[in-house]
Amino acid sequence: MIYINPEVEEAIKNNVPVVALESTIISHGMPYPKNVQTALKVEAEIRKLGAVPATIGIIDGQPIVGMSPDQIEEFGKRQGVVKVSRRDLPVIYAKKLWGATTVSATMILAHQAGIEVFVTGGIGGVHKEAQQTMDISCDLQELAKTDVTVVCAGAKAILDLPLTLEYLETMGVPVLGYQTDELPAFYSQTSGLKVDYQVDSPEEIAQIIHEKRLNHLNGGILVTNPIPKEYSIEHKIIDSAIAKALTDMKKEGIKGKECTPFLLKRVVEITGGFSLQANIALVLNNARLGAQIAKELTKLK
Ligand code: PSU
Ligand code: MN
Repeated sequence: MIYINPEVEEAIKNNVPVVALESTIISHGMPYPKNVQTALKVEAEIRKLGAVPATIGIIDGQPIVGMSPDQIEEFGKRQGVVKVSRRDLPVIYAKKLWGATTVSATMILAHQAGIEVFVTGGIGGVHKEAQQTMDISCDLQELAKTDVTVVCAGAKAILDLPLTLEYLETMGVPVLGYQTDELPAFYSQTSGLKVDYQVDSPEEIAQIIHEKRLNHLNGGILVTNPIPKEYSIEHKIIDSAIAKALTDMKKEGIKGKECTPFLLKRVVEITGGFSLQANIALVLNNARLGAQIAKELTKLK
């Protein structure tokens, strides 16, 4: 039922490195046309390193693994593309709708296609005040059960980062810091929180993935890669933008799956687009690391 683009299918078959990419970041995470430009640049970076990109999304109920540039363009500007997580998949298939896949849905489709490495910007997590709202992203559950390694720049401070780490520990998800012992906080290199393990090379990460599979330890691995220093935003600046965005969210009564897209958009507006530049830089940085990990992994097969 999944459509796998022939180039991607061929690569998987021949042990050529493949990197999965999500489409929610395109449809709901960044404004047009920066979203499309970034998605295409990310694919180009991955190719430059000798890996094949596979952007994942759903068109008329058909899951696509490896979108064409035209399809990416369409995801970037089309209105009404549904944000799709695990629970939404069967409904979107049956209703034959367009769906932008989040981290959870992208992991599922990547795994079904046989792709092991997935690059994104930030994952969903435990939201602030989750004690009352119970808003915990299903990305965390997916990381617990689906065998895909997710490369991200940590989690945004729109989330409760200490609780997100606790949840990942409970779910048995290894959290690795790339060349750092601190959890990066998306826009900033640091968060003041420690990761479980520091890893210093793509090869070391590939070894960990390999051991996890070899020993049938199901589930994902979270690789956290700090934003490049020159784009890192000071905590004082970004925290106040986030606080304001959270206040606006409450005021406007935003709930459920709309929370994350609303906050992302609001932070970009409040920082006058400054945070968007950081977001683009960190995704490209993650793409480079993801491609290298995928490459190292092929050597272990
Ligand atoms: N965080 C970001 N950018 C994003 C997302 C999260 O910095 O685009 C998207 C991802 O697709 C992620 C989803 O899987 O939001 C999480 O949504 P929720 O919090 O509703 O689970
Ligand atoms: Mn949620």
